[in-house]
Amino acid sequence: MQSKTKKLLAALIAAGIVPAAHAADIKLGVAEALSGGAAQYGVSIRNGFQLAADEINAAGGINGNKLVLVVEDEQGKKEEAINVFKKLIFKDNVLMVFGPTLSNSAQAADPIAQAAKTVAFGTSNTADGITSIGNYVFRNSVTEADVLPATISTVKAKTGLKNVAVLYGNDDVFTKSGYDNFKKALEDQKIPVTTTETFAKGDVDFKAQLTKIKGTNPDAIVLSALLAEGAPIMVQARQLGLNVPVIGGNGMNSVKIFDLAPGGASNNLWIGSPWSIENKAPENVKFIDAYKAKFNGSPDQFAAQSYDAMYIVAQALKNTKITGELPKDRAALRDALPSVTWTGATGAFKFRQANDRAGKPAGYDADQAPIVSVTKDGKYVI
Ligand code: PYR
Repeated sequence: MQSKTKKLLAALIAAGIVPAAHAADIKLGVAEALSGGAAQYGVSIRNGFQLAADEINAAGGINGNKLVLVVEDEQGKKEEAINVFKKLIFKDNVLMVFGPTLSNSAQAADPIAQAAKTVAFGTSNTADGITSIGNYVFRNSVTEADVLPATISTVKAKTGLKNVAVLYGNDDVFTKSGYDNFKKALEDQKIPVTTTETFAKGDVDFKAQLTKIKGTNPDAIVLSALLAEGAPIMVQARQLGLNVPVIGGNGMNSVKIFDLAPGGASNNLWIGSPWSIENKAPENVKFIDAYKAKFNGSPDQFAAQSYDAMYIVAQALKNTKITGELPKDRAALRDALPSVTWTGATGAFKFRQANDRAGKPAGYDADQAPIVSVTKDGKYVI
């Protein structure tokens, strides 16, 4: 179809003159944690996708075709992520899959998408190695490797810290990768570690590790945790009188920390992210206002990244000829994605090619710089 004709059709659909049913639907899978501890992230992520898809459809869809989201709860568990990926790819025949929420699940489920030559697009996976799975794996979440050195150097410059204690979850792909990257950044920046302590998923009492940490009198605690464990760690640290800065990774970067660690326990938490609610760029202001109007609450970084991801895919789809032949359309979308650039809620975005373990080109990471902020009285401030 000529592009003028396409535009006319899109306008006629948007105006309700041509029913959208006459155009083909574009089915996109959304596999996120909508229950369990990781739903702290997954629900925001689903909201971001829904908001962007509704906006895109209201503006005429993709060359007249409507985006239809097929949403599944992968519960933040890798076995469920595998099941949900299989359902979306082989039964629902979606064009691509967004998710899953955690790197721990992505490492298990993304190989299924790769083998089926279907794009898996993570918006919240920040561990090392996810995009080395293959050339169908994309993410717009900025990796721990890119964020943590900047977070550490900013806290060092602003607080003058001389040493840190380290606490991390040793049974999760993300928290383990966060630890590896924290360790490297601390070595590179010549910051001594007073002690290194660990915990496991599902732990609720962290007093033994925190008491040991307190005994080493650190200037800050470096914490690689998901919210389910990270929030009680902050509460118990403050109860023990450990009021030093806590330096977290992506897992601690959520406004939910203010509910889960109330009464000031969440103060002095430092994180890095390309997104900030304080950023007054017009794209971000538009996103924040639209999110508040639709969901009656403030967005977080997880919603911003899924919102932008949907627009990034929409840009690729606009340059893709959808034929109705699924393998061909899935491959065409993959080929169109790497060159997409987009300025959205998280600012200017482009992809950066990642390598596999043998050093050969594989999937695509986010090429974005983080902004470091600190929590103060229920807010992230820059
Ligand atoms: C991850 O699992 O990768 C997160 O950043 C939460």
